[in-house]
Parts: sequence; structure tokens; C-alpha cells
Amino acid sequence: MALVLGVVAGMEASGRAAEKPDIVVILADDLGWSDLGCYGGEIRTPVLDGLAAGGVRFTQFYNSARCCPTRASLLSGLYPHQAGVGSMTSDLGPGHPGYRGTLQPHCTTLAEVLGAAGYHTSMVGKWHLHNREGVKPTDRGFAEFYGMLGGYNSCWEEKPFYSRWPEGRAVREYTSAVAGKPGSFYATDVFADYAIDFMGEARRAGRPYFLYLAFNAPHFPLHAPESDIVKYEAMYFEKGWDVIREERMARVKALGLVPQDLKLPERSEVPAKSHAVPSPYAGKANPAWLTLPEERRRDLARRMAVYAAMVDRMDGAIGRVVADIRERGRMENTLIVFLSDNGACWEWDPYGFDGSSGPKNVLHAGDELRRLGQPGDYMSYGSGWANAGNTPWRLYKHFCHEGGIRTPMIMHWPAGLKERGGFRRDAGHVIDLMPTLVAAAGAKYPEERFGVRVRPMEGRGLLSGGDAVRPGLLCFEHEGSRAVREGDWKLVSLKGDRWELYELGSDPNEMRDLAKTEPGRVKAMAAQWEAWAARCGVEYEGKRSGGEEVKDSPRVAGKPLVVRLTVEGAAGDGVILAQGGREHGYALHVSGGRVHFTVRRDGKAEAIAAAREGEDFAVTARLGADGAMELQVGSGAVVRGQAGGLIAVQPKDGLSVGEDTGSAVGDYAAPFPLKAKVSGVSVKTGDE
Ligand SMILES: [Ca+2]
Ligand SMILES: [Ca+2]
Repeated sequence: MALVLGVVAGMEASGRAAEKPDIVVILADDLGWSDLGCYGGEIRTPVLDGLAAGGVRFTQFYNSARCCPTRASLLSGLYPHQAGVGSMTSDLGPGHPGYRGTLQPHCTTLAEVLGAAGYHTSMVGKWHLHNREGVKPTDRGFAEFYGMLGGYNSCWEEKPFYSRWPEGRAVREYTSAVAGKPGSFYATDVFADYAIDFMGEARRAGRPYFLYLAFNAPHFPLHAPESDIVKYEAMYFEKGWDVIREERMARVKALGLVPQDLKLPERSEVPAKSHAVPSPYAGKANPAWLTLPEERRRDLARRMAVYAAMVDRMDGAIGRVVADIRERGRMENTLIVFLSDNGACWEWDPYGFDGSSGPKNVLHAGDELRRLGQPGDYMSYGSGWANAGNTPWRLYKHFCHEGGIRTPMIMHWPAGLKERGGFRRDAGHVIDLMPTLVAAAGAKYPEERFGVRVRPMEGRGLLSGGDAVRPGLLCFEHEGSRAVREGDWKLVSLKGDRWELYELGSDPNEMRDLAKTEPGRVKAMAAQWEAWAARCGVEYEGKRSGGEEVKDSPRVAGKPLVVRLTVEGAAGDGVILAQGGREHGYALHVSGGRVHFTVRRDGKAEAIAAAREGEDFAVTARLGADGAMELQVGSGAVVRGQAGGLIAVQPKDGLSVGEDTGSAVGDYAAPFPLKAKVSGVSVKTGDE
């Protein structure tokens, strides 16, 4: 009734729309599940702990595993691929509607919906949904923006990374004082300055406001003021990640966030399959803290201390925003939401990285340690600490296991929520924010946007709820990691791997894989995931025909090969699969109604071809130890040839499916893309 009055009766004497809450959505970047005090962490976060104590914490809330897809999903109320951001900001073209790298015309945003309901709309912080003309925050419903249009960069340098939109708006002076210097730039503090400005603008205009405050903390490069780092450095050196994991485990139980009989899993593995970098730890568990030499432990303790300082400082910035709301007497009727866009970041092994996200790591010692976190430095803290950050869940950001997708989630709204410090134990997802905010604001979700039909919301409102099992499915896919959850059952896989099955009610941290004992359930849930993927425009990477290069290409030098795959819907010509180019490599392509198998050695190509039947067919191609070539398409006869030997050198161009990246292996002009679905790709090397 109150909401109806707010919409229909319009304004109070003050000019303010009656009854509508102010709304602040706060997003952290790469924050682990148990980093906050109110989620079991040792990092000091009194402000967020206070919001949790006066509101509600969700124990099973999900994001979409990575920056861009979560932001697209949160803002649109759709699954990321539906919104056009199935991966990151690369645009794969109109043939790949789920992978356009930015929000598409057929989705709306929280800002557009709330703006249409009379809200003043502003955004401060990290956008990461592309900076092209026409897709910036101010093109997608936010009247004011200050922050970072891209994904990540220094917290210490404003130019060229941070900007104010619309163009021509005045740039303010900063209140932040770092190292005793007033007016200095530190992104987290400056975000609070702008947030307070924008809330003030809305009040002066007599309008309720929607503020989206998306911190780039604690994403790498890890940067924080020294005064905050020193609070943590000695403690992390003394305790290390093993003690921290145990302490967090005890606290998440004491807080009632997880079942009392839950066991702390082994340290998570350092994933090998998606590892861009050779590391001695790839495919193995993170090492025990005390097995590391003291110098390494000091280096890693400093890295974690900088990370903790970023979180600590972010809590302080949120504190300034909350204090401003409180001073105006608006805490009662302001809906504040806090969550993280993905789990803690493991890139790419236990030692972290320096310079950029890649293979370089520097062991800093002595006075050099003080440089970590300061202007000019660029580093991250690695998989050992990320594992502690996600306690008690497995794996990390990027993946669809719980450590990648489960986020802390706090809602605080005394006027609208019954909870005061309680929990919601039913599963939630970032797609739920749209229906929640639409309901809270008395807004209307549109059917059309500039004449384009808008897809219906995928989520469900969060203004009421409790312990009951969420009906329906929650589905996930990011760069080949997949999951589907129905009730307490969860089917999940790493990229290119088989499905794992868990019953999260009794096994929330995915320790007992039931896939072998419940094959029927695996099959049924896999079919549900496939149907969701087809409905939402997911192109599973193992199948994508868009021609993405496969990471960790097979080592083929000097080895016999067996390539197997299935092609579906091949209407024309193009490359099915290729590894290598003009010097060395092998490829399968379709041309003139035939499938060609090419092996190129030292620049010289040998090819054989077999007729295909129809648009769907399986292919098996072999290169034997003696250079013998075989090709079989569908149930046709095996065609034979002779390459003259094995491919002696590992090709420079990686394995690509659906096109030939770089230079061409076969007799065609690269990339020669194939319009078809290529699935079940297997490249076996060696004698088998
Ligand atoms: Ca992130
Ligand atoms: Ca190539």
C-alpha cells in the first residue's frame, strides 16, 4: 500500500517522493567469502559488520565467477550471456550474441529502471562493461559517473585510469590524506568522496537515489596506505595461511554461517589446466606455510597485509558513506546491499605475481618489502592466500566451484526487512537484485527499451525469504567452467572435465563427489544445464565454433597424434580445428564437400581428404609414428596418406577450434572460420 501511494500520490511537501527508500548497492572486487569480520575474517571491517548486525547475511549467495559477467548480470537481472557478456569485454561479433563484451540493447539496467521510477542515479567505481561510445554507465541509465571504465589498474594514479562522466562535469578536490599529505589520490577514498557528493545532489533535488558503488578493491594490483598495511603484516607472517584457514573455519562455525560438523578441506589445488604459466605447483595443492623458507613467508605476509589493508580501507570508505546517510536520518529507509563480484583471486600460483598478471614473480626481501603496495608497485598475493580468503570453499575466482561463485552478501534496510542480524540460508544469485530493487522502489520492469523487447527478469525478489530451499535452477558458465544447482544438488565441472556431483546440504564444500554413484542424476542435471546453455546463448568453450585459441595446447612435437571430434551443422566450408601454421602443425578443414587432414612439417604440407555425409559428422584423424596419415569421416572408409614423419617442432600457433588462428596450416586463407558446432574435441599424443 505504501509503495502504491508513493507512486500514485507523488510528492511530499518537501518535494521528496513519499516512502521510496534510497538504495545503495556496494560491490567489492575479488573479495573472498570469509574476508570480512562478519563472515569469519580477521580483517577489521566494523562498518560492514555493523550492517550485518542490523540486517541480514546470506549464507549461499552466488555471483558469476568473474568481474564482467557478474556486473552484467547484477545490473541487468539476466544471466551474463543473455546480457551479452558471457566472457569478458571481447566482442566475438553478431554471430555470438552471448559474447558481445558489453550490455546489449535487449537488456535494461538497474539504473534505467530506477531512473524511470523517479530515482536520481549515480555510479562510482569500476564499470568493466566496456568503454566504447554508447555503452558507458552514463549511456546505461546512470546520470553521474566517476570511476574506472576498464577492469583494473593502479589505486594510486588517477590519470589516465579514472574519469568523470558526462564530459565537462567539475572534478572535485579529494579529502583523502595519505602519508600525511591531504588531497592525495587513493581510489577507495576518492570513491567515498564522490559517493557522498552524488547522494547530496539527489537530496538537493528532492529525489530518492540509487547509488552503485563498485570498489576496485581488493582486486590487483594490491595497493594500500602503509598506515593500514602495518596493522596486519607481522600477524600474517606469524600465522601464515594454514593457521588463518583454521581460525576462519572456527569462526564461520561460531557465527552460524556453516554447519557445525563441517570439516576444513585440504588446501585447494593450484589449477593446472587453465594455467597460462608453468609453475612447480601447477596441478598440486598449495604448499603448507611452514614448508616455505622464511624469506618467502615474509614476502607473502606483506602481500596479504596489503590485501587486508585494501579491505580495511574499503570498510572505512563505506563507513563515511554510511555516516553521511545516518547524519541525514536516513538509515531506517535506505536499502544498502553489499557483495563481491567473485571469489578470491588465485592468479597464478602460491607466490602471486609481479609486474602484471603473468609468470613473473619477484622475491622481495629486507627494505624492498616496504615497496609492495606503494605507488609504482604492481603485484598480487597468489593462490595460497586466495585459498585462505575463500575458507572453507574449494578453488577460486574464474571457477564455478563454491570458492569461485559464493559471495558474502549483506542487506540492511530496517524499514523494509524484518531481520536484525539474522541469516538467509536459501540460495540467492546476483540476478535477484533486479526484482528486489524493482519491488523496493515500486518501479516497473520494462517490456521494451527503445523499441527493442527486453528479456524478462531471471531472478526472484529477496525482500522476504528464509531457510526454504530455492525452487528452480541456478546455472553458471564462465570460460568453460560450468555448474547447475537445483535444491541442494550441484553439478559442476572444470573446463573440459567431466561433471562432479555434490549434495550441498550435507557436503557444502564439495568434498564427496557422487557422480559415479548417481549417474542418472548427473545425466538429468547435465541435460538441464545444456537446455539452459542453449536458451541463454552459452557457447561452451569445448564446443565454441567462434575460433578461440585453446590454452595449454597439446605438446605435439615428435609425437604420434590421434584427433577425434564431432561437427554439427556444418553448412559451408572452413577450419574445424588447427594447431600450428606455415611451418609446423596439423589441421582439419572442410572444403568442396570434403574433410581435409593436413600435416605440415618444416613448411611442407601433406594432405588427404574424405567425403562427408551431411552437416553432422564425426572425424578421426591419425598421424602414426612412421608418418602414416589416416582420416575417417563418419562411417566412411579410412583414407590413408604419408606425411614423411612426425611434426618435429612444437608449433607456435596454439590449438584453435572453428578457425585457424595466425598463419594457415592447410591450403586456405587463415582464419577461414567454420560455421558449425565442433564438440567432443580430443587430441591424444603419444602411442595409444
Ligand atoms: Ca572481480
Ligand atoms: Ca595457425
